[in-house]
Amino acid sequence: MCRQKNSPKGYYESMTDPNLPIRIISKIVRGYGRGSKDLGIPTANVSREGLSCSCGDFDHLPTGIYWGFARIIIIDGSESSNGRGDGSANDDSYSCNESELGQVFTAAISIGYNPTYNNSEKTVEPHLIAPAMHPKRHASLTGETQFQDFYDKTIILSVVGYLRPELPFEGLEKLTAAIKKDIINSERLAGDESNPATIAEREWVRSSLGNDALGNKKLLG
Ligand code: RBF
Ligand code: MG
Repeated sequence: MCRQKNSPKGYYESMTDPNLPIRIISKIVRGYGRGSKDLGIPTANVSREGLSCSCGDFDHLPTGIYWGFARIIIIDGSESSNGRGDGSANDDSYSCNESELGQVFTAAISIGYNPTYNNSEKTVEPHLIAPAMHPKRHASLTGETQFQDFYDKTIILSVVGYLRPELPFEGLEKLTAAIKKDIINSERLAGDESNPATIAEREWVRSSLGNDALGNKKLLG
């Protein structure tokens, strides 16, 4: 079975981890540049440096594929602004209007070593899912939101539920197919309004201020 070979560090941590949800505040940084180019599934790369986490620190983040909620703050404390202060739309690859910038997205989240690529460093990468009817919604059901414009911005992320372990796939097609399934499962699970964690975590992501000075107390509160 392909899981056995190439087993990355921390592979088994996630399978028994009962410590969800995990709340994270950090910045978006440049990744390996594969998400958009190779896979057609862009991810926000969450900075290890300066990361605040309800689980303690970066090393305590359990590996695996998860679903949750995410929001990007363009300017701390005033995310309704477009960053230019003139109310005009951003005309780069993902043109956001003001309400989208502070919007809570459902996210399919990868935490770990991307065993298909054998990364030596653990990464945290949410794919923010554009909702149905969104202009960036991919026709194939893979929601899609671009991140090129969001480097250095603050990301508020709650890792709510576990989907599966990260796996070494033989070929990009299989990896992409698995991620598409994760995205569908994430949307299904995030849409379950009878789950108290869904309500609480979406609200935390919506309302969190994301100041750099935030400590774990605020992450938990
Ligand atoms: N990479 C893997 O090597 N194995 C996986 O099982 C895997 N699952 C993923 C699931 C989701 C929802 C996402 C967003 C990413 C996943 N990745 C996985 C990471 C993927 O390889 C990475 O995003 C790209 O290589 C860009 O860095
Ligand atoms: Mg990425």
